[in-house]
Amino acid sequence: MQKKTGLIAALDVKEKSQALSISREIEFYVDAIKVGYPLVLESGLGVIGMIAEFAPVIADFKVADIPNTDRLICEEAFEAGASAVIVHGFTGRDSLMECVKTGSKHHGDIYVVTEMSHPGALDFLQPAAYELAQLAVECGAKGVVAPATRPERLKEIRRIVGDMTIISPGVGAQGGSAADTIQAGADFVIVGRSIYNSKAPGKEAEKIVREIESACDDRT
Ligand code: OMP
Repeated sequence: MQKKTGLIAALDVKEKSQALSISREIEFYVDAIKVGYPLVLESGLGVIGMIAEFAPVIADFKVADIPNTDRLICEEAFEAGASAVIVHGFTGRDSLMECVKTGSKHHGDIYVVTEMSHPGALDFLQPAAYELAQLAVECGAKGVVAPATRPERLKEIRRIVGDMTIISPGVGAQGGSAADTIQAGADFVIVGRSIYNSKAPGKEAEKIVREIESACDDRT
């Protein structure tokens, strides 16, 4: 994924027509569009290829199974036209390695979830987050998913992963700010509801891109 705006839109709408019309409105402001279960379960896997006409698609399937099943899921996503797949790392090294291998076979990227952005992440994931980040580095993943809702944790994850790509959800509806997230070390912010629930998704995306740009200027 090439960095132009630093914005990834999460398209958690269910209807294909709505997904496509929002994609059309935001295509100039996003570096990728993240698609997950809500849209794919309702509209079918083919929607990935349709959205890929507007921007590279990240398939957020949070893959978390044994290596063979992980491979089958990642293959489906890449063959449908996804450029990247989000997977969990807590299933362990062999599962994650299989995802990374499948990614490289399809010239696609794998992003590994570290600490999630919601409050429940503190129950089980937070204590393992830094080890998950380290595992992502060791397995050769493209990058990690780290929380915009906890910039201090994000800074620490950046320290662990070095120059690996960090994509960061939790901006807007979950309370995180795009500027703080970029300043803490994220490469891309992921924004869902603030964009797709807006009356003017294009304008909202543009506004977030401006915030990212000024945070990038402050960082340099
Ligand atoms: P909004 O909260 O509506 O901006 O959406 C955030 C998007 O990022 C949703 O698609 C979530 O599923 C996703 N997400 C998180 O919110 N938190 C995480 O820790 C990880 C993800 C993700 O993997 O994308």
